Amino acid sequence: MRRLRTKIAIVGAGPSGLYLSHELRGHGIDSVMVERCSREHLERRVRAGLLEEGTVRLLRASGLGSKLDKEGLVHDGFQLRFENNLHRISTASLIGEPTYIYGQQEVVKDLLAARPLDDETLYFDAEDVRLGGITSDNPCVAFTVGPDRVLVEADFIAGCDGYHGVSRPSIPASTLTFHSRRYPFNWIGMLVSAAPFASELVYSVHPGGFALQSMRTPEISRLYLQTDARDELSDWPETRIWDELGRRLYVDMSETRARGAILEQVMVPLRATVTEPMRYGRLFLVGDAAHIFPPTAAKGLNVALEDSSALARALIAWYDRGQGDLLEGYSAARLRSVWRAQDFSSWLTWLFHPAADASAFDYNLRTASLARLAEAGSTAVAFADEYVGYSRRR
Ligand code: RFL
Ligand code: PHB
Repeated sequence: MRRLRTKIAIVGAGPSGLYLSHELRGHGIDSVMVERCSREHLERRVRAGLLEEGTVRLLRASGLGSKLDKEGLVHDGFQLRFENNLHRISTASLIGEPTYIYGQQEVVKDLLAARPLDDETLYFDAEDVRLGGITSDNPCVAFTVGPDRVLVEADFIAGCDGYHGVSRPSIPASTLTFHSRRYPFNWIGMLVSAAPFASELVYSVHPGGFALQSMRTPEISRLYLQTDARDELSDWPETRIWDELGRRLYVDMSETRARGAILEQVMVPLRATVTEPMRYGRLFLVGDAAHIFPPTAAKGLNVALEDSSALARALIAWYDRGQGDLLEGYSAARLRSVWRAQDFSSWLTWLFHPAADASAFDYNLRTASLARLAEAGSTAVAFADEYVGYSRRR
């Protein structure tokens, strides 16, 4: 067994783990990271794409803004389509803030590129990762890489290992409240090698279901389609997907040329989870390990990076000034933001997704709510504030 000693053991090298480690390194606090997947897999994994103003500010302040500012797309607003009318919602005019399109895997690549070349503190392809001593002063993480079993002893553990990780299940269930909601919808998500048909995001609420046109670059589109929660990808042959996207987005997708090649396709169940509290002993839960959002309002990555930033600040206060109040308050403070983002995500999910058995009454209520949003009055201002992310003001 190889033994290592560090200040913070970080489980999971997704955006939240990598960002935490980056911030700590910038303040001279050492950490060791352990990741189940390979570096290549992390750099290729297509997930989030919409960054809030607050997230972009965090990344810039951490020296990670240069590629983002060159390649990221700045969107002053988006299109909202319902009742076959297109409405533009300009967050820039409503609240003076844009949103940004920049793929999660680009954020991950930037964070990996910012690490030292001779980095020996990040272990990829780790197996059998286990946490120990969480309620003691000497917590540890053990794992296997190649032929070696490694034991990392630390002052604290950051559980940044996502929804399927080991950190949350390492906490006795009796000490946690695990809230979970499954929405009765899935999304099919597709990455397509074709220019987006509109330069801004198009959210379309069609009687047949919701569809979203997003993008990753000016040449790569990201398309989403609401399906029933019981559907599987095998229920959706390619022609059915294109027909339905065309119908719901009101664009002609009949030309194969207009469609582009599908680079990636996933079925995403819409669900929400929140784990309370986000701390147990010397283990702190961060990002998707603590909470999942339905993707509708694009909150997951943004809230995950806010968690990392808050934990980094708390650990810096602890090591630099011996102050423990931010660590003590981490869970309660983050849960306030998490529930606020859940509230907005839940509201938007119900607003955008007509149920298959919706009555005419439901349909008209939905249309009235959407119309209020499109009016650029106080409802639209409040909406834009939550969509762009209220955390940027702190
Ligand atoms: P991640 O990215 O899941 O990273 C966790 C890492 O931990 C590793 N791991 C382990 N490592 C060691 N030992 C173990 N036992 C481990 N188990 C797991 C994993 O391999 C992984 O590398 O969590 P993190 O860092 O908290 O980041 C969260 C975000 O990834 C997530 O919230 C977003 O992708 C959600 N999301 C979106 N968020 C946005 O803010 N804007 C968006 O536009 C947006 N769109 C989306 C999304 C998520 C989607 N899917 C696929 C659920 C669109 C989609 C389709
Ligand atoms: C995305 O590009 O993945 C995306 C954008 C906006 C959303 C959800 C997902 O609301």
